[in-house]
Amino acid sequence: MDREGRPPSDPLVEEPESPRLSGFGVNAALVEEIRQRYDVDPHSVHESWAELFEQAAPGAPPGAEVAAPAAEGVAPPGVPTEEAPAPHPSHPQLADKHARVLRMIHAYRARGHRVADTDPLGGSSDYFPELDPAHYGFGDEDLDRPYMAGDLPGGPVQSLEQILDRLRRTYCGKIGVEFTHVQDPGRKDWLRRQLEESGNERAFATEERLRILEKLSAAELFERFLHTKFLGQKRFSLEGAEAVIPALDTLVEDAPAHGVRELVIGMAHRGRLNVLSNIVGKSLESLFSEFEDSPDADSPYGSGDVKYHKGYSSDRHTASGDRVHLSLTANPSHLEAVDPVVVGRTRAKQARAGDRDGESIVPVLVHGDAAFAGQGIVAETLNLANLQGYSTGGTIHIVVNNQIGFTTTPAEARSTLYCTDVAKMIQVPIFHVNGDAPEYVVHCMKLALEYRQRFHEDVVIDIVCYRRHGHNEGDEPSFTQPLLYKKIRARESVRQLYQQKLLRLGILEPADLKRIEDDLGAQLAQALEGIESRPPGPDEPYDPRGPWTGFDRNEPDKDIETGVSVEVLAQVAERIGTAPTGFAVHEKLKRLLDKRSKAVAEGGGIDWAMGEALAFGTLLVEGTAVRLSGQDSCRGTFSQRHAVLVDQESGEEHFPLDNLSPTQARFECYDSLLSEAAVLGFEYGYSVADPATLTMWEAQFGDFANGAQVIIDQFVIAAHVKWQRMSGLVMLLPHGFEGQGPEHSSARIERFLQSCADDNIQVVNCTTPAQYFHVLRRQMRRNFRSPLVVFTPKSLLRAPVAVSPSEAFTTGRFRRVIPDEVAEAAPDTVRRVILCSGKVYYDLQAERVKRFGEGSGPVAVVRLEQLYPWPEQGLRRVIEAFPGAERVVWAQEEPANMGPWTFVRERIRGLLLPDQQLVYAGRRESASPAPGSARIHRKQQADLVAAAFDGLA
Ligand SMILES: Cc1ncc(C[n+]2csc(CCOP(=O)(O)OP(=O)(O)O)c2C)c(N)n1
Ligand SMILES: [Mg+2]
Repeated sequence: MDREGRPPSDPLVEEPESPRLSGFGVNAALVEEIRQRYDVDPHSVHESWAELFEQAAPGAPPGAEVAAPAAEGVAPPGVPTEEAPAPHPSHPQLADKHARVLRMIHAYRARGHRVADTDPLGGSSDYFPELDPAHYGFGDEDLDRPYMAGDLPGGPVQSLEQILDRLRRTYCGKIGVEFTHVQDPGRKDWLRRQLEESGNERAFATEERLRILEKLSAAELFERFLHTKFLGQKRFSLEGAEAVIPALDTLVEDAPAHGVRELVIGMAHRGRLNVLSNIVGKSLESLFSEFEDSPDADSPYGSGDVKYHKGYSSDRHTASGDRVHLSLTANPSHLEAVDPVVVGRTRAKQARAGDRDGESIVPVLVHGDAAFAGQGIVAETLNLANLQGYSTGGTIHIVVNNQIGFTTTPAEARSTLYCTDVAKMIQVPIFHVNGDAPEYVVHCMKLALEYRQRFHEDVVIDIVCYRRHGHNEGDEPSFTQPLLYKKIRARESVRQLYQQKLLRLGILEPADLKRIEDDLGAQLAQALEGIESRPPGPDEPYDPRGPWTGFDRNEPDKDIETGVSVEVLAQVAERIGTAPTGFAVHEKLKRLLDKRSKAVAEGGGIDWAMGEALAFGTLLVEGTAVRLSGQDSCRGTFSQRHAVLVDQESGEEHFPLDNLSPTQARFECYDSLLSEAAVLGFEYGYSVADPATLTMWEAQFGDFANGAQVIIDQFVIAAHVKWQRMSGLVMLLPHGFEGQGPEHSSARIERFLQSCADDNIQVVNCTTPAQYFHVLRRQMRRNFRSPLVVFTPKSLLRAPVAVSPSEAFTTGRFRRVIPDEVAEAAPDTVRRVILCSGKVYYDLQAERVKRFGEGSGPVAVVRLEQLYPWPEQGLRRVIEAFPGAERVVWAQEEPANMGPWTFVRERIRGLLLPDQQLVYAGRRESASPAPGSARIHRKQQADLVAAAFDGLA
């Protein structure tokens, strides 16, 4: 008991030692209580309180209130105006005053960035109402009065001046931080302490400063050298944003101390060559020879890409002697499209390295301000950040915010205040930093890395800078931004400004500057001389490395046996159909599981989903990992897959394919976010980094795949010839005309086929579960990798005709062409060969049975299961098998301007026998893939089938 008779734990007694008022609400009752004690005996309370009450009205009797300062304009609530009678001095008014200080502290934390000096071009604002003490009723006379400072470092009670000084230094200097949108209290508090305890500054040692200068000099001189030696050539100069180089250098140098051993970088055009040279370590000789444009025109290694899109990887040795692996991902012009690819690639690397939390392999994305704000795939990629199937433990984002996008100003480019506002959706800290203050930029990078490693989340650094020249080197910026460019031309470079600072600090002598410049100049000149004196040599040989060692791109025609032994098939089937003991399987799924476990033993009736599960399962037990992601892929859009079972009592999940055997490889199946572009980009990136995992993306319906068109065109289709990057990605695209309307019918086969060349992709449309099984296994069992596009069925998933017997899985291989064996038994009777691909086969087959019974009649119906690489040999053989056929019909259910027709037409013509005619049977040309009416669909379908048999009895 203390002298007032209260137990010592009573906060009213303890509090005066530490009068901390947390959060934003002041405990008025507490103040009142202490005040009353002070009124009775000023020595009975802690001296900080006594001081406070004393200063509230110096010389006034205890209990008198501060006369509130007159604010300009309207007085804030609670502040007496001249006209209004002064309120009776009362304690709640004192509490209110302290509350206003706390509100102001919060305002600086949340809005200090609005007046931070982040814009080197002087565009930063220096006034924001909520940051003005007068807004809270404070005037100069309050500056040396003590106030409760809440959790602000520096003590519970500080003078208003002290409080403002720390807030302004922390939040309104060269860095504007946005972090109060982070709702997790631990993260937010960590950030707050880091920022406020240091005043968001860092003391740099002399060596660190010299290194920053060295990197700035390397960045600037690199651009200047290219400018004079390769005049007018596009390089997308980094000038104006040179601070990016010391920032990335810091990331690499500090990485090992944070447990990071690999950085996977993605970036666009701006400064890419600079980063390749000064960060990733691509040799100056290689870069310069690309400017000379001397590659071999007949190179067997593809048609290549412009120099500022190419990737590169290297090991860098840091000053501390550690090794960090760096890779810059090849990148198309399509801004931000590389983002999900980098993230997926990182995830695969982490999985291969067993880096479960993303501790040691970190993705880094460098963005442009206009692109970051404008491209939707940025939001999609951010949305991947915290999802179980896609998270990498956080991406470090750097925005090269040169405050322009080509000729478009920020006011024209976005509706948001900052170009980074989209990142707030995942509640991560955003640092806006003045690009002319390289030490602050480096400081932000250090904080960002620490945050990422501590909390495993994304973090954003927005380097506010400018673009010294036009968009590219042939561009005149003054056409559209004359005033801005007048200002920019008058500006000294980041390096010049920093040099001056170091000279002022006495760290450098003018002679040092000359030496740095001479050394760098000599290196650049020497590299150029080296390539000029050497004749252009052959391209570097194609040399797949790391996990790609031993893989080849040169055998698309090689077929291999992909059947599995009956024992393995039976074992896998049995496990696929088994749930753990006591697991409450949904009533309707029990039958399915039972069917699955008995399917092989009973010898037949293996449907599509089971065929797929057998492909996955057999690969898994053979040691090949399997990863599938897409919208609702675990159950399957058509309720067919059931890769996940959910306990009906507990909600627990069970993945039978991940429980086949203790030695099996990893099975992962994820329901994705509702995005096509980012998810396909992610899986593509995953496939590039891991040839040993069967990596699949599934579209909900193939119709939606065009939401990912950039990823398809720029990566899946073209990456190999542009960048020699192999990928074994599988795209599963439900396709088929079944009366479901224009957006649930077509995966746009024609678009894939139009893009086929150089054996870039494989395009298949299987008609049986066994074929699907074999093509998936073939994808992993050859040492050849190219993306595989599979048009997958919908109605066939449950069609009794579209099942395979178990022996079709234990022997054989994928058949590119399925000949008509019945017709080949009596070839002389055949007067017509109908060629088709996919589901329409079953309609044609039904029509033939209707017309001619069980035999073939005068018709052979041949299936092209693989459309690309074009199965010329197999097709030639089946056409030659029927010398009496007058017509070869191509039958398809897609409109004539879609589906395979335009692709196959000339190819089939080239195989026809003399006097044979090629005829089309299908829907007429149409702007929309399919009719909205199911009735019209049925009529069209019947007509096209009839057209295929036209003229036959
Ligand atoms: C998706 C896409 N649309 C348009 C372009 C054409 N383009 C190239 S750079 C550029 C401006 C980019 O501005 P920003 O992102 O701010 O980068 P900066 O060039 O300023 O560094 C545009 C519109 C492109 N490359 N990609
Ligand atoms: Mg820009």
